[in-house]
Amino acid sequence: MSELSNITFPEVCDKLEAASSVVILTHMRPDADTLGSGFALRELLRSLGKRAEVINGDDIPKKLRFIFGVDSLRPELLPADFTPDLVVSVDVSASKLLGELEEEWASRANLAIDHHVLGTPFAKNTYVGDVGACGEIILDIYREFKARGRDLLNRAAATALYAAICSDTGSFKFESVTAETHMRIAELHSVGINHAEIARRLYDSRPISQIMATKAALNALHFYCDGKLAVINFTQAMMAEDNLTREDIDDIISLTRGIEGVEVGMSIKQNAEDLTLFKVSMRSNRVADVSKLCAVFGGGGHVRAGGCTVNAPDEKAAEEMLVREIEREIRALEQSGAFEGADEL
Ligand SMILES: [Mn+2]
Repeated sequence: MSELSNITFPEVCDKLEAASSVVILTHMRPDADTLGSGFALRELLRSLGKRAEVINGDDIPKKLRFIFGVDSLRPELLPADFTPDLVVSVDVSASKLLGELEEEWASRANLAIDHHVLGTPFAKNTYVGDVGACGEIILDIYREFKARGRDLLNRAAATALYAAICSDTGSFKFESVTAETHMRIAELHSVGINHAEIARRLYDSRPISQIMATKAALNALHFYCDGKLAVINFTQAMMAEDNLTREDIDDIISLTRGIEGVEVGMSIKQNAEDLTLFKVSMRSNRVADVSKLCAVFGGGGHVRAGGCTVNAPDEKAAEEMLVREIEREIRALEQSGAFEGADEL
């Protein structure tokens, strides 16, 4: 295996400038950040006269189809004569997150552009920016090319980047948002984006099946740790009852965190093929580091948002195992006085 190393931001831009034909890898179960970053980077490279294509192993979720205007970016759609001299991933923190792309493309990745501090490097060169969304790094690449004399930001790319940044910052609610985030957003506005319509596409037209999923999730919601931990345990039986798809339950974790008094929100989702496999998402509000909690189970993420996958005989056992760990952490935080003053402005 060859050496993997970190590179600097100017080196990232140099590599992009030197390439002539680029494949951009995006993560499985794509979100607005990976797709928006991928689209905007593709546009930048094409504006520089290069060939560039984005691929993804899964279908594109309906509400995100506006970013590319297509429902699939599967690798078999790549032009037959396309041979990249640079393979770059965006928003992919570990090779397994490439999903169906992993086998063929992970080992070919020359460059990973990411913002997940606790990732597992897989590309030859990795750049991890300390920002809330990968889309912010892509905008910084536009800025760098502007400084090099090429002003390339167009409305379509800015629209994609707005979707990326808006979504990965929780609509600018997360602690990762800085003055710089808003400066970048101001720059996106300068090419005339329709931010209200982007937000509507992202948030205000939920399919009925998603509402049914929310209903089922709220029925399953329960609390631990005197209300500091909220859990939704979503089984395949619940999925079957309302004919729900995985896409319908993608965002149920957000139901847990926005409850008064809750510090950690967790969703547990049973795998469709292997009923002893559970996909776990965690969110925290002010104090708990959920990336640390997820790391206990082989996962990772950010301080306020993390995930992992656990094995257990059934959903009850999975929940018990996870809750035990989180409870221990919450009690330790309580004892250390970490909650005192945490809600001050
Ligand atoms: Mn991201």
